[in-house]
Amino acid sequence: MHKAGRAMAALGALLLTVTACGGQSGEAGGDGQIRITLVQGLAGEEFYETMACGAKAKAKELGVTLDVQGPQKFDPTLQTPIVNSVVASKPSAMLIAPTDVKAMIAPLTQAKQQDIKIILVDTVVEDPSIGLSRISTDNLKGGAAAAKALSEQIGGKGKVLVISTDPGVSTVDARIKGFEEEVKANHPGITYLGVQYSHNDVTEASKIVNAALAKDSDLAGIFAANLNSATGAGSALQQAGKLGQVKMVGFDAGPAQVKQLKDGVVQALIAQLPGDIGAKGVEQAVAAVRGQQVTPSIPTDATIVTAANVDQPEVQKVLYKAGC
Ligand code: T6T
Repeated sequence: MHKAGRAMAALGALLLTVTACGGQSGEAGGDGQIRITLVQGLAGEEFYETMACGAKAKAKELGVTLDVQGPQKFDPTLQTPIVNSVVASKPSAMLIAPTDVKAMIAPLTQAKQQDIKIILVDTVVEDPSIGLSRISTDNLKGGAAAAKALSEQIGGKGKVLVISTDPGVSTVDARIKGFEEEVKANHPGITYLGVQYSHNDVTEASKIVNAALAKDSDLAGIFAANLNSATGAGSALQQAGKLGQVKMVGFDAGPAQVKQLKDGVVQALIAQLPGDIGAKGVEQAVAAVRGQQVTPSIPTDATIVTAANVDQPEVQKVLYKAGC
C-alpha cells in the first residue's frame, strides 16, 4: 500500500476507534452530546412532573439531551427494571428519585460501576457512596414546620395522627421524624396517635382516616406526609363532614390539594420546589460529566401555603403542575 495510502488507512482505523469508544457511559457521546435520563419516583404525579419541567428547561438551556422515565407506582420492584434498561442505554448521567433506601442500592451500584454519573433528586439511598450530588427539600425541617402549623390550628392540644406512604422512603421518613421531635419537644398538649401508612394510595389514605374517626371521634388533627396521603385524607374528612373540625396540614401542593385548601378541607400545605430540584439536578449532572466541581448536598426550600396567601403571585409560582 502506497505510503500516503497506508497513512490514510491508519487514520481511518484510528477514527473508527474513537467513534466506537466515544459512546462510553459517564462521558459525553462521540457527538459531544451529553445524554441524561431522569428516573422519577412516580410517573405522571404532579411533584415529579413539575420536577421534569424544571429539568427539561435547564437541559435546553445547557444544550444537553434529557429523557424522562418513571414507574406507574412508587415501588422499587417497578423502578428497578427501568434503571436496568437505562443503564443498558449508557447515558452520560442519571438523575433518580430512589423509591426505597435499601432496595435501590443494588441497581444503582450497577449504574455506578458502568461509570454513569448518578445524581439523587428528592429521595436518597442508605449507601452514602451512591450519588455524586443529593438535592432535596430539608424534610426534617419541613416535618417540624408541619407540626408547628398543625399545633397552631388545634390550639396546641388534642389527638393527632400522621399518615405517610411507606417506611423506607427517605423523604417522608424524615418528615415524620421532624414532626415527632417537634411535637415531643414543644407541644405537650398534643396526644400523638402515631403514623399509619397509605402505600402512597389515595383510597388507602381515606380508609385510614375513616377508621381513625370511628376510633377517635375527638380526633383533632392530621399531618399527611405527601401528596397522595393528603389528597386521600382530605377527601375522607370531606365525606365525613369534618371540614374545619379536624384540622389538617399536608406536604406538597398538587392541584387536588390546592382545591382542598380553598374548600377549607386542609388548613396548610408545605409546598416543595420540585422544579428547582430538577434544574439543579441537571446542572450537577453536566458538571459531573464535564469533570467540574459537583456539590455533594443541596437542600432546597419549601413554602407554607394557606388560604390567605395561595393567590399571591409568588405562591402561585410554587404550586405543582401536571405538565410543562
Ligand atoms: O412528597 C413528594 C416527594 O417528595 C416524596 O419523596 C414522595 O412523594 C411525593 O412525590 C408526593 O407524592
